[in-house]
Formats: sequence, C-alpha cells, structure tokens
Amino acid sequence: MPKPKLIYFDAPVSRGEECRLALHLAGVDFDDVRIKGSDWPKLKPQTPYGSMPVLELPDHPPLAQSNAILVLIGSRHGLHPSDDFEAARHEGMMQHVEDLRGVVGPTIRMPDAEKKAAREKMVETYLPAWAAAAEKNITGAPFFGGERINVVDLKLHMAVRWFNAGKVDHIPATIFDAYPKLVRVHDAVRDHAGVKAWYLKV
Ligand SMILES: N[C@@H](CCC(=O)N[C@@H](CS)C(=O)NCC(=O)O)C(=O)O
Repeated sequence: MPKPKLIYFDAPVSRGEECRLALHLAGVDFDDVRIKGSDWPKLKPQTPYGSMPVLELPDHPPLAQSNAILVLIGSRHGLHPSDDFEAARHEGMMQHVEDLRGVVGPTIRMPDAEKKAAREKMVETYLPAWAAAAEKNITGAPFFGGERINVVDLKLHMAVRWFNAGKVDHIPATIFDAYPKLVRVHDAVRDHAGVKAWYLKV
C-alpha cells in the first residue's frame, strides 16, 4: 500500500506546514513531497484547485484546500472535536485564519511602495480587528478548545508565527503581542512535544 503523500512547496510555512504538522501529530507515516518553485507551473493544472497543499491518500482522488485536509486528518486521528457544534466552531476559526491569509497574501507580490502603504494600513485597522476577533473566540487554555491540541491550534500557530518572526516587511513582529490568548495558543503549539519532535526530525 503506498504511503499518504502531502504535496507542498519546500518551505516550513503556512498551509503546507500546518498539514505536515497535523499528519505528524496524527502519527501518519507520510511522504513529505516538496515541490520546487520552478516545477510548480507544470504541476498547478494537475491539482484540484490549482493550489497546494494537496493530500493524496490511497484509493482516493487528490484532496486540496488546507482546511478540508486538516479536518479530515483531525477527524480521523483525534485532532478535531467529535461534537459537531464544537467541530464547526473550530472550523470557523480555521476560516478566520484563511481570511487573514486572503487579505495579507496579495500584498506579497506588490511593488514596495504599494506594499508599504497597504501593510501600514493593515497594522492600523485590519490586523488588530482580526486579532481581537480571534481572541474573543478562543475559549480554552492553553489551546483553542481546552487542554488538548487540535488542528485549529496548528493553523492559529502558523498564522501568529508568520508575523512574530519579524520577517514580514512593514508589519511589526509584536503585532499580536497584546492578545494573550492568541499568544498562548501559539506558544503551547511551539512547546508541544510532538511539534518539537517534528522540528528535530526535518
Ligand atoms: N484555499 C486554499 C488556498 C491554497 C493556496 O493559495 N496555496 C498557495 C500556497 S500557501 C499556492 O498554492 N500558491 C501558488 C498558486 O496559487 O499558484 C487552501 O486553503 O489550501
């Protein structure tokens, strides 16, 4: 039986990395397929939605959309709530992270003057509003829903990590520091033994 395959760019970031972490925490032995940027244009039309990550499971067509992949892995391996309402609440927060990526992502390819203006405006308005909404909906501790890590926590972790490494031009690394629950989820994932084991392995 071939192994499950997770296909994404060769970078420990964003939608691909959260899916790799989920598979690792789930204990799934998977092929971590990393695509070079130069190979992507050829592969793109062969993927379900023209984007990555893509999860390939034996006897199934390829599955795309990070949240669908995370919910599937989480539901199968105890990393997503079995209660349907709580699961939907987690999925709401996962969509909130996708909304953030949908707003910040397009600035990546902007010329610098335009990027600076767009991001400075986000620092004033969108990003604090996004973080306040995230904060309001985190009900548990140390993770989103309580004591157990779930796929939603991996997604929140990746969102905070994107900025707090200080490598997103014109957005201060401290942008989410005033949101203690968001910071707590980020730190709890960073300090989780399974997550640490992944970074010792790759
Ligand atoms: N809604 C999709 C978005 C996927 C997406 O935009 N992925 C990016 C990488 S994080 C990508 O494939 N970019 C290359 C492209 O769109 O050509 C998801 O959640 O998976």
